[in-house]
Amino acid sequence: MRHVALVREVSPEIIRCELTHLARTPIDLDRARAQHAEYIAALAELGCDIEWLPPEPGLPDAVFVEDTAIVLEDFAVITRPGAESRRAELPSVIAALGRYRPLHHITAPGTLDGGDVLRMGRALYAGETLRTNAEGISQLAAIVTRRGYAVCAVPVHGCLHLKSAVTALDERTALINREWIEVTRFAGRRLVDIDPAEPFAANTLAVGGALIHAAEFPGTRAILAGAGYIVRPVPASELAKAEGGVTCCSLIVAVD
Ligand code: CIR
Repeated sequence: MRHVALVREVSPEIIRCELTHLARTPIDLDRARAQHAEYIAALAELGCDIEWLPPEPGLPDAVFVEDTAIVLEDFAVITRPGAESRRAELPSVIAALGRYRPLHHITAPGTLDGGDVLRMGRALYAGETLRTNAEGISQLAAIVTRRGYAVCAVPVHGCLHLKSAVTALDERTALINREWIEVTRFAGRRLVDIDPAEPFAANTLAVGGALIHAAEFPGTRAILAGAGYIVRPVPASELAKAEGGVTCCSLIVAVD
């Protein structure tokens, strides 16, 4: 089994990105690109084949490819992003992903961002956020339940996406910031708490036997290492100003 990581370069328009919970601060494009390159290098080091989506210089948030699709074992769901400005990102993702998976689509009036969907085994947790509405979650459930997945809606408050607040370390364990989500939905899971001084540290990408994690969160990195995980830190401060984390910048496709 190999893994393909679909990625896209940082748009020169990133300074005009969507922002919901953060105030706009200057983003250094060269630095954002250099950090993104380190992220891609980490994906490659951990065994992923890198596949570049076509550049979208006119779409500020197009680097955050995670929001456009949910890739599962036998099929993928193309989302309908909650931010209207992001919907033009879809066609190139549809073209690329369609070569690996049959595609299903979220349609109006549903909205769903990939950053709001967390897979743990056969469970899909779906964040109720400003980007993902009840109709989007119910369309997702209609698509996936007949294909062997269960959907669990999770109230989210205070952050952009569900995966800003919780991500999977493995099929049974989640890294979590309890301040931002309804934690009772994760009853029965093993939970690892972030360092409370690092509220944005719950976003990590498990791939190739390691965790890609933003280098700016040493306290949480120490917690993860103490729990026995291999952590691959990558600098991610520039795209964090655009409310993006490490899961946001790739779509990982398992290929036989
Ligand atoms: C947005 O607001 O849509 C972008 N500025 C950030 C998207 C980050 N994506 C993610 O967390 N999955």
